[in-house]
Order: sequence, then structure tokens, then C-alpha cells
Amino acid sequence: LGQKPGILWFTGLSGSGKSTLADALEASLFEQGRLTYVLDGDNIRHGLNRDLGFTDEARVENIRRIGEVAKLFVDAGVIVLTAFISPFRADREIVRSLVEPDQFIEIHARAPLDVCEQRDPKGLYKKARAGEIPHFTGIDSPYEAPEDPELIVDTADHGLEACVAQISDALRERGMI
Ligand code: GGZ
Repeated sequence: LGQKPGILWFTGLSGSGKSTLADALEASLFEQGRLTYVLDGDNIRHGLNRDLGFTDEARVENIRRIGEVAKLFVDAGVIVLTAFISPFRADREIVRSLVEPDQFIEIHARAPLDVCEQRDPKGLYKKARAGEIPHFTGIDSPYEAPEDPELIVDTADHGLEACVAQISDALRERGMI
């Protein structure tokens, strides 16, 4: 395949650009003939994890299951991209430990809360501020930013193409693609 399987683990606030980045990067990798798959809220939270909400415990279980699924994709030789807030450092480290050290790339989609809140593509921050969505990440539920991620992508300062190029370059440097 000319590729090494691995997990590209996007983490960041709601509205930070995780899914947009993962989708655009996947399209680019697909064009280069790579075998990829994106795990996101659409295919996980609406299916396998439809029993889980947004309490701390539910988020821990959400990420645990996603990690196990991502590992299966790695076993199958796929580059799997995951786009979940994954707010807790400890849970991300557990997923990291499921695969080989060079098979887990943590990518912080970093944008200040006020920028995410201004983007508010689904109007969720507005609802959270109005008290209509309890424990919303960044408002009344914590987000633990990665301390030493493989990559930080500043989505407030750079356009989508530049961010995708930054990640592609890093994957090439690491010999994943
Ligand atoms: C955070 C919430 C919440 C609460 C619903 N807190 O911007 P979105 O809509 O499309 O992405 C958010 C998504 C977060 O699900 P994750 O599986 O990524 O979260 S975690 O990793 O923490 O388990 C948001 C929507 O679900 N959403 N309620 N309370 N985001």
C-alpha cells in the first residue's frame, strides 16, 4: 500500500475544526491512493455509541470504545482519522497505549474558545450559554488540552488548505505516508 497504518487522533473544542480537518485530510490521502477511514460523531455517536450522553463517565466510555475500534482499523492496515472532542488527557493516553508508539499521532485542533463560540456552526454554544445544554465542553465541562501532542494545528490563524498541508507534511516526515 505504500503506507503505514495508524491513528490520526484529532482533539479539540466543539467548532475547533476537527471534522473539517479530518474530512479534508482524508480526501487528500484518498486521492494519493491511501486506505483511510474517518470515525466521527455521525458514524459513532449515532450508532455504536448511541447509548452514551455527555457526562464525564459517558465521554470516558465514548473514547474507550472509539479507541478500541480505531485499533481494529489499524490491525486492518488502515489510516484511521478520529474527530472527537476527547476532553480528557488520560483517556487519550489510554488510546495511545493501544497501538505502537509511532502509530498514534495526536493532533490538537487549536482555536480559542471565543473563536469556536463565534463560529458556532450548529448554534450549540448559544444553547449552552442559555442553559439548554448541560455540561457543554468549554462552558461548564472541562477541556484538557494536550501537553505534548505530535501536532498542533491553529485553525483560527490558518486556512483549511494550509492546515491540511501541515499535517500531510508531518505524516510524510514520520514515514506514515
Ligand atoms: C460537547 C456536545 C454536547 C456537550 C452535544 N458537550 O460541534 P459538534 O456538536 O458537532 O460536536 C460536539 C459533539 C461532541 O461529541 P464527542 O463525541 O466529540 O464528545 S466527547 O469526545 O467529549 O465524548 C457537539 C455535540 O456533540 N454535543 N452535547 N454537552 N459537545
